[in-house]
Amino acid sequence: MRLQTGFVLCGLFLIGQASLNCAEHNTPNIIFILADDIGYGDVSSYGATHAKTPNIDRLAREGRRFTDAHSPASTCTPTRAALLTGRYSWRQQPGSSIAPGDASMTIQPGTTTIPSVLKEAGYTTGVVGKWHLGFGGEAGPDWNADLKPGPLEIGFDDAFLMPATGDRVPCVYVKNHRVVGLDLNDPIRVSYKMKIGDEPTGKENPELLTLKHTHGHDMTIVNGVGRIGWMTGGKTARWKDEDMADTFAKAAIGFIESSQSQQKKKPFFLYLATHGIHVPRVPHPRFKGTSSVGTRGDAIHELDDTVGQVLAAVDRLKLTDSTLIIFTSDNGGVMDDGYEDVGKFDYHPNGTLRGTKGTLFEGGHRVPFLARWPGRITASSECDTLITHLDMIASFAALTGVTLPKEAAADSFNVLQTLLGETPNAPPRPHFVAHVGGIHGPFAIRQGDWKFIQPGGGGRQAEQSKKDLKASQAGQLFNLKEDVAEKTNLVATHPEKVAELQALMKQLREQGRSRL
Ligand code: NG6
Ligand code: CA
Repeated sequence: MRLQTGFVLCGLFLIGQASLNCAEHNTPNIIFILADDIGYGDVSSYGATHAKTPNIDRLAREGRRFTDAHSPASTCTPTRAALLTGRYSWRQQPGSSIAPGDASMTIQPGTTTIPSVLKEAGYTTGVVGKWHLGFGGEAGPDWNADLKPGPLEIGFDDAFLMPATGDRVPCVYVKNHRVVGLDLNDPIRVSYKMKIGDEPTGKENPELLTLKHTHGHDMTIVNGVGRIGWMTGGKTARWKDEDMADTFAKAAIGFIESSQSQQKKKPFFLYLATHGIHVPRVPHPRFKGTSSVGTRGDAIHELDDTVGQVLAAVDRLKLTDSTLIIFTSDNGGVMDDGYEDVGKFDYHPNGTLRGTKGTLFEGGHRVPFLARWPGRITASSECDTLITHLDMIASFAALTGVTLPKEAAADSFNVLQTLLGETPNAPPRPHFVAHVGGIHGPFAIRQGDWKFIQPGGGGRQAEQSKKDLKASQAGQLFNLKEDVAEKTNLVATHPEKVAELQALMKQLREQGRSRL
């Protein structure tokens, strides 16, 4: 409502001097939903046939569907660090690889982030769900004391989180600076180096492993499910896996409601990072058997339900027209998660895209991306322009009229026009570098329709035939316009393209930024 009124006013009375006044009205609420490990083959509006995602699809029907949108990496932590900062995670060690559950905070306080930018624009900022970016200074988090620095030190006003992944200890929620339900008489200790405490491990009690991980290493059993790392104490603080999705939905809706009950209503930014459908997949019993593809499908239905709960709350609070909602995933889908029923189904989590999470093929990082803002984004529209999560910070800054400091968000391009369905003069993002983890690569370098996967970056062996593996020793070159499924390696026939893309990679690294 506020938004529409604003535009009418601008249109009628303020032509000529409109920019300043209208800028004030370019402050929709923003809800950024980052699902975990969801690929093209998991979402009906991207071609999934087994699982049904009516709520996510509603965003496609009422908004814009992007078909060349990418997560910055094909794993979780580097994507999240890059999303929030607009800087490639391979530019520095912290946050460049999957973080353990006891990692120290990967984004330094003082860094320009999406929430810090939006705070400057007058927003209330909240984060709910899977954090996976660490807490605390160099010594790491003390779970029994204030978890600082954390999200509140980089621009969020409010946080309700799980520290890392469901399969990593500690299995507790964190509200702002504190573990929820903490009992100092039963302090929490966490170790990733050696066994502590007497909780059983998968090795000692394999029958307890409800999730038969293909993990090469030992798993502790916490609440009956296998986890990486060991924890002791915190008995009253431990989460219940099957309630996690509802707990996060409730926290997300609670944040939206409280932002509306404030006397002086400010726009809000909510970063909702679902745990679904990362492992361990323990959907609430009401989803059991609702899909025809086992636990994975049931978990997708639960994720879709979370989106539905949030959309219903937005409708109920009459915020639909004044809220930009984005739904996307932190990396592509993966099947090697150890479930007994995996393999029973002919299931392709990334649809026709090659590869999975953890690989540099498109299935690792070309992810579903839907944007809805009624009245501003044309319903049921489509877009095949290259965009990435890195671009959110520059785009939100442009939307809300904030000028980014020159050194900030080094790899973020303003894709606002593309997001809104306007036609920019030139493609907003000329190139993109994807990685799996670490600072040394290998990388996949994309420019226009061309993509080069550096030698050794072909992904897991299972994804490739012997012939491919041999070919990938010289790297792999694809023309995505003609071959989005990455079937034909053109390295041998286009050496000049390979040299060009390798030179671009070198340049992007050496100049320390890609947005000039
Ligand atoms: C891997 C885990 C996997 C998952 C992943 C993190 C093994 C073999 N696999 O190390 O289960 O937890 O980390 O996924 O340990 S991510 O989406 O958060 O990056
Ligand atoms: Ca992930």
